[in-house]
Amino acid sequence: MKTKTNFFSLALILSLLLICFTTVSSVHGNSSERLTPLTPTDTEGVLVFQAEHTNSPLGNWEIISPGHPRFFPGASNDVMLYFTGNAPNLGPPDSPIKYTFKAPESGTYQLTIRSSRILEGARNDHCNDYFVRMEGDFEPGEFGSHDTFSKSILESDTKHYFSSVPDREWGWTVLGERRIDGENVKKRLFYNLKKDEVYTLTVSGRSKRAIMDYIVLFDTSKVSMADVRDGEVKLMLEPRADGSSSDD
Ligand SMILES: [Ca+2]
Repeated sequence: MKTKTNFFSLALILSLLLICFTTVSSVHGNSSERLTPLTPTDTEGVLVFQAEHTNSPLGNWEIISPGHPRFFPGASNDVMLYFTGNAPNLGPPDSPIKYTFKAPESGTYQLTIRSSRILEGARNDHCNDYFVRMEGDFEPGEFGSHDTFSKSILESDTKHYFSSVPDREWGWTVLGERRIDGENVKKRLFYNLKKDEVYTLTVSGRSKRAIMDYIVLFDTSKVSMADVRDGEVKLMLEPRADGSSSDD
């Protein structure tokens, strides 16, 4: 009887150990599998994620690609994410989608999102923003004469908007905006990231009919906002089956 009890105790301990090991390895062992795939570029110091490459439920985001009634050309891979929640002018953070990445080098990185919109009669300053937040071991960065928000603001949903591009044309987000002490404060979004640390960027919908093509984090010591905006950074996309390619 005693032997039988010992056998069951041993089996119980072994089972508990197995559960612990499985849990630990799933948290620490497979982190690379959870990283968002990067779109390669011809330029060092640039991280690019296609907006649709998220493992999060899309919620009120819709994929627009050829065949969709609202499709228009110009997105890389011909794929864009279109926000269908809230109103054209504003709304609360909705349908958060996540991008997880490892910083390739330590440095000050700036966030920008290649964006468009479908106005459908909305005002020119509508349909042009998201909310963003960053998680991980980072500090607020600065570059040249520009500083950024505090860490607690960068870690919480902050409006990030693009200028008034014409309907179905393409532009880039530059500034974040938060209300601080009764004033609307606008700053670029800089993050001091550490080599090989894993970070998660969350983008949530804010204004209806805003559109994301791809998301860029660039090392400000190697690349400028003008390089990104003026097309100096080229994406290296797979040629499509019809022989064409989309590199803009
Ligand atoms: Ca795209």
